[in-house]
Amino acid sequence: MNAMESAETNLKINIKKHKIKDLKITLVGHAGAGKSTFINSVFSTSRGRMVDLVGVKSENVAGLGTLKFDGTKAGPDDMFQSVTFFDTMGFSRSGNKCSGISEADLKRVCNGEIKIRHQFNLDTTKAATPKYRPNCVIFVASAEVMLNLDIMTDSTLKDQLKGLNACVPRDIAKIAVVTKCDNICNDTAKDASNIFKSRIVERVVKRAASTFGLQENKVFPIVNYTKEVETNTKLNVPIMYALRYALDYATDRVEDPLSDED
Ligand SMILES: Nc1nc2c(ncn2[C@@H]2O[C@H](COP(=O)(O)OP(=O)(O)O)[C@@H](O)[C@H]2O)c(=O)[nH]1
Ligand SMILES: [Mg+2]
Repeated sequence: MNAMESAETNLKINIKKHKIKDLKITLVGHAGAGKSTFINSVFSTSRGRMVDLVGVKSENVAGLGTLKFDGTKAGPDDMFQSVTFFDTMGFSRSGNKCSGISEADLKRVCNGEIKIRHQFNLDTTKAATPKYRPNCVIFVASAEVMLNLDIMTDSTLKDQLKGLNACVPRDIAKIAVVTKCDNICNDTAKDASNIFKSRIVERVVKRAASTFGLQENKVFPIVNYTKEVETNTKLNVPIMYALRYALDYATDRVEDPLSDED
């Protein structure tokens, strides 16, 4: 067994430990970050075959992506059994008008004050119970956006990304996933195991950590399943690292809800 294969085996063991508690994981980030694709990637990795559970926006077709708040729950085929992933609308803008998720809805999502099938930016009623309050929020950004953050003429996106941390209550775990690392590093595009050796990926991880206000070990670079027809160890391992730590940190917060209190 090579190093990637043994990492995959160990990750699987750790992920499979999360069977008992119901965990909720909510994804937030800019439009086109790969949030919906990441949910499909996680379930593909888990089931060992391509799955298409969440609608993904085509890069070339105009559209807003996710319009309603909804969750995808793990089933008997999954290596994690009681986890639900919640997808959200991304933030975006056209001209100087913000067209993606509003700040109010973003806060609602992170606080769990949201009803299932809530229509983003249209429904204004809060949920009566915190049934969909996440145990972990994943900040999702694409590697290209992270790489170009400092040369962007428009600072709104940067401000929105920097603002995410403050949207999440202190007792909820946070990690970040940087997608599309194949688009910034040719070696990673050719062989996804190079993701852990790439200098440019390392730079992007550092930038994501400072943008999101997270420790570097809470930022996970990945390549989503978009071109493959079968799952493979090299794409699985980075995805499983992100998943494993999301589940671990989410569980820690469930077990010790006061850990972050002063
Ligand atoms: N090359 C590449 N494309 C990706 C990756 N992740 C997502 N995409 C593409 O990016 C586009 C937007 O993805 P989507 O999941 O709809 O983004 P969302 O708006 O955050 O939900 C889709 O065309 C995906 O196929 C990745 O890791 N690598
Ligand atoms: Mg989406």
